[in-house]
Amino acid sequence: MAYETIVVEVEDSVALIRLNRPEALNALNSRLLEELAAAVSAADSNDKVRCIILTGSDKAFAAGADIREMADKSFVDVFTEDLFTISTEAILRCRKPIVAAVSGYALGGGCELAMMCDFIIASDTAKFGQPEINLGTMAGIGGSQRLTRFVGKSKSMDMHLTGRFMDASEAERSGLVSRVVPSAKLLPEAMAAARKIAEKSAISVMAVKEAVNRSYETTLREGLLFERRLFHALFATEDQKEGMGAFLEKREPQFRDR
Ligand code: CO8
Repeated sequence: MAYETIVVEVEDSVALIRLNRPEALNALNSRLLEELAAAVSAADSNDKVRCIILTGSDKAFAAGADIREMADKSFVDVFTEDLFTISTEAILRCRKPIVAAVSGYALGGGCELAMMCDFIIASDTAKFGQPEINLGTMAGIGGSQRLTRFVGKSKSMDMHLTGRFMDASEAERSGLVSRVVPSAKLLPEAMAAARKIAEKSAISVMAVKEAVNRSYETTLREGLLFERRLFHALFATEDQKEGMGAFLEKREPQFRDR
């Protein structure tokens, strides 16, 4: 499929999806979100892809939902079209890991999109924020829920109520991002992480993703049971025998996703 607002490359089992609307700092319009949903679904069902990276430009991961496109919409418009729901659900449905590689602005819907990914690697120029309050609105695709779970109530309230930006080092201290690297190293670092994930058994990778995500949806007791059952279930795979066997034989495992 030919895309207009994103660029997709597949290399070494990794699909790199780059948001590409430089004229609007990668603001998320409906076209971009449809293309992103299609690209993520295609990568999820492509046997050659084992991990996905979502990135933007040096200046902006994404500066939010497209304000120009939204400005004249009415309540009835956004309610009936259920703005952004279908496109964002494709990302949440994806069973392969998605790493967000964030440089520059990740604001509003851009910050929310990064948080929908499985983890965030940030460049030292990254700026995160939920500035929708400045537009007389508020987060609409997960910011009030996900940011609060990641950085706690006080910082989340501060960000949403004042609209201030959080720089990369504060984001790392607060647990919003997993690592911060110099801007020039962002993609190499994300690629190295994705390639490492791609070497693992795809079954364990999917199980880990399900288990960690379940921790945000359920009680500790239910989450622990869910994890234990997945752990038990992995003993039915050839990859568990291969992984443990390889350790004991002091060699690298050859996983076959079985
Ligand atoms: N939408 C549309 N266009 C944008 C956006 C945006 N979010 N952000 C930047 N642009 C455009 C600018 O209009 C400008 O275009 P032009 O050159 O044609 O005027 C171009 O990108 C460059 O931007 P600036 O000149 O403003 O660049 P600066 O470096 O001076 O400033 C900023 C960069 C600080 C990022 C600034 O552009 C800014 O504040 N942008 C808006 C950030 C924002 O408010 N984001 C939140 C948007 S609302 C949202 O995301 C809601 C999500 C949930 C929706 C759920 C619905 C159900």
